[in-house]
Order: sequence, then structure tokens, then C-alpha cells
Amino acid sequence: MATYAIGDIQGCYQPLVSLLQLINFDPTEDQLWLAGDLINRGPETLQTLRFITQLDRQHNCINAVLGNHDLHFLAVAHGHKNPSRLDTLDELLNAPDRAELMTWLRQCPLIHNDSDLGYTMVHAGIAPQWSISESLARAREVEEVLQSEALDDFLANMYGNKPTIWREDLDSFDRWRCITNYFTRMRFCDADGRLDLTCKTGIDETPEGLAPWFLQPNRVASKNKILFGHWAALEGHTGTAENVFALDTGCVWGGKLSALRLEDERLFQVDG
Ligand SMILES: [Mn+2]
Repeated sequence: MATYAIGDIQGCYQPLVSLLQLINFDPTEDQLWLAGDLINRGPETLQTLRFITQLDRQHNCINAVLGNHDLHFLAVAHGHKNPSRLDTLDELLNAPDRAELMTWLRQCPLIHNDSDLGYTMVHAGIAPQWSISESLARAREVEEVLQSEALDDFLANMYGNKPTIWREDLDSFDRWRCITNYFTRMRFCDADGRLDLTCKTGIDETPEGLAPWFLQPNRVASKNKILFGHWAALEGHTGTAENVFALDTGCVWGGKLSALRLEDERLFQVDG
């Protein structure tokens, strides 16, 4: 039995199948952790989501966290956002099983933590000012909204870069948007954890006054092993940071699709 953490698949079904062949994935024995952005931008979004949800239904072998593209699909499907030019969601939006697939997505968490294995997985990152237990509590707040009748209102109010920094007294949509932005969109922030969601470069071009979230010197969860995706420009590298694993190796942009075997931290890759 092995546990594999896979980075952003983004509708790249063929590379996913090749990667599962490479690792000899056995759904009756092994577990897959998926770091979010399962869909969109890639060519086979519908096929990818059907495949993953079917594996999960049959074998209960999937732990996926939500990424910004997964949430974007829910917002488009609920009529709160128009698809953007690069989106590849049409087939999924028109699928006869779309409701079923949406139900599966909305029960996915924003964070997955396994204290026995000693890993925590999120899509973008963990706010530098949060411990793992605080992160779990903050994520739970949004997960409860996603699974409630408030989903539609949440999706209507999800977009935006503000508030830029977490405060305990944030309320309602501002609070949920802020939490969601940390978990699903963060790259750079300042030493206090104030988000800059506009900059998408690699570490080499870090703007003045900012640093990647995982390189903030006073990061509370720095002793915890964290798996994340979202940031293809890192190309899997996290500079001097320890205990963080960047799994988005740009499969959809012609890079690689990566799987990290958690038991021995061996990396497996196929071409995107
Ligand atoms: Mn992303």
C-alpha cells in the first residue's frame, strides 16, 4: 500500500492515466491525494473528473482538495461568472452527469491532513500566520458553507482580492473569501501574511517587500510537511524552504505531471 500526492491535473486525462501506469497504481490498495485544480485549461476536463469520481466511488481511494479552477467551475455552473477565454469547461457544463460531478466537488475539503503520515495538503498554501490546527478550523468554516444551502451566495461573492489579510473579526462573505484566497490562490505575501494576488512570477522575480508564503521567516507551520500545487512557475522548486513540496509542475503548459510517494518521498513524473 502506498500514498501518492499528485499535482494540478487540469483536465489532462492522458498524462494522468500514464502517471497511474508508471506508479502501478492499484485502487484496491493505494491512495491518491490530489492537490486541486483537477479540471480546466486542459483538453479533457469532463473525462478527468468522471474518472476520478468513479475511482473514488468504487474504491474510496481519493483525497482531493479544491483548487481555484474547481471553484471557478462551480461559480460558472451556478451562473455567477462567465467562462474566461482560456477555460475548457464547455463539455463539463453540458454533461448529463454535471449535477453529480458538482455534488462530488462541493464535498471536497480545502485542506487534507493526515497526522499518521505526517503530511498536510492544500491547493495554494497555508497562511504563514496559521498553525495546521488553525488552518483546519478556518478551512472547515468554508467547507461547511460549500456543503450548505449558502453555496450559491458564497459563489456569487467568492471573487475578489480583498480583504488582503486575515483578521479574526472578519465576517460572512469577506471572511470566507479571505480564507478561500489563502488556501486556493496565494503565492506571494508580506511578512504579516498580507496577500498580493496579482503577481504570478517565479521566486526569481519576487517583488520588493514580498516573499513566497513558504519562505516567510516566521511561518507558524514551518515544521509541518506541506504539499501544494497551484504555482507552476516554481517548476517544483521551493528555494531554501524545508518541508514544503511544490507539486504543480505545469502539466497543462507542456511541463510534467508529478506524483510524490509519501512513504519514501520518491518523485514520479510523466510528460504533459
Ligand atoms: Mn490553481
